Amino acid sequence: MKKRNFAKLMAVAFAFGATAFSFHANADPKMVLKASDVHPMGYPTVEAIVRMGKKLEAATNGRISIQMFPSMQLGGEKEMIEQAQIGALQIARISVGAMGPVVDEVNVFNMPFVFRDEAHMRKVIDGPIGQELLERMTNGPGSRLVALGWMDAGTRNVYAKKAVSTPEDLKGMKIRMMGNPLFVETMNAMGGNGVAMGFNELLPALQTGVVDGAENNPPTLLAQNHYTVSKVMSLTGHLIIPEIFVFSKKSWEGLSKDDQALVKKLSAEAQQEQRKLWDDYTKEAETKLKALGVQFAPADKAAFFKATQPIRDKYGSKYAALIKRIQDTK
Ligand code: GTR
Repeated sequence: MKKRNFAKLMAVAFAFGATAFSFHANADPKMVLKASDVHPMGYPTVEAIVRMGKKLEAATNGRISIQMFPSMQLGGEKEMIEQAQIGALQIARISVGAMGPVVDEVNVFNMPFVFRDEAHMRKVIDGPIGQELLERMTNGPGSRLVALGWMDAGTRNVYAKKAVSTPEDLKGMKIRMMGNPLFVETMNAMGGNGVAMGFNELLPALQTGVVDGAENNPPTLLAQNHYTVSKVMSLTGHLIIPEIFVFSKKSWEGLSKDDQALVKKLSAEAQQEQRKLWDDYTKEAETKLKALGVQFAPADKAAFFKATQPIRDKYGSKYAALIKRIQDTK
């Protein structure tokens, strides 16, 4: 961890430590739950948690509220997970990509082309597999988090200054991937050079040419200003990775059973609400990106599927039964 991030983490940890103590010291203490997201205000994931906070406040007559720290104010997702694990942050909205190194089994969702399309992914997270994986993320050894719900993050495509329609086009290109070996290997298999990097370091890396491109969904390309450098999104569709929002287990244990039940109920509502926000924002983002001069280029998905088969073989073999259940979800 960078020194600056560590200092930030400690400052937050200290600040929350004091607040957490007052939960028990007062008869009717006010609880301010800190929430964090890498995206800015207005982005669907952020908005869904802000709305959840308003409902929480209304349901508890102002006793519990959520304070949102958007736009990577508390660092990248790795830092957010660490803060939540020690109770310095209560709610972290992160990608399942960032959870792979914490709870190995969720890497099933991080494999290239594991879902047929976004509708398939939604069916899976809404059904028993989604529920089981939330439980696994809550009870898995070393997790120290309570996984509250899923959110949508569309389909990830490669973006760069030029179109990459085939694995050959990616040759020699450094493409930023999320910090999880599975993603770096996926990009290498796709023909490029995968570079693991925190999301908080990506925009300057694109600007200075440390990387030639990245991969993500259209809303991110817009909201994070990556389009100012990368003007072509090639529809590789190699990953469909849902997001999650998790609660610090340490802080969770300080909530009454009734408050826990309320947070769980509102989380289920936030999951559905975010989906609507997501669909609207995605359409809007695509329109805006086109108006800003971004091109959406076709790509040979079949070639990328074939190129990434060794990744599914390598990582998928230990979860063969789960993958079969995902494939059988219609
Ligand atoms: C976005 C996601 C973020 C973050 C980012 C990344 O789609 O919303 O939570 O994980 O991708 O690539 O790091």
